[in-house]
Amino acid sequence: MAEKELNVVGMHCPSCVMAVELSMKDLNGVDDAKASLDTNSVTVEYDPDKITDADLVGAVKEAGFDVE
Ligand code: 9UX
Repeated sequence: MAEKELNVVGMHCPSCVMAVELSMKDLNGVDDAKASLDTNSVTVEYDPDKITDADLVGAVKEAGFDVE
């Protein structure tokens, strides 16, 4: 299992945090996701054999946020 922190642009309230976390958790290969308004980031635990970094970034963008 690998862990990665993505910087997320556009989270402004707890619902945003939930939306980002759920967008990650819905993915096959993601074990856990924790987003934070304090750090504007989401930390993802995932299986690199099942999912790529690009997939993670794509899911955040699909949820309506940007990743830098
Ligand atoms: Mo909160 Mo986020 O009212 O896009 S859901 S700002």
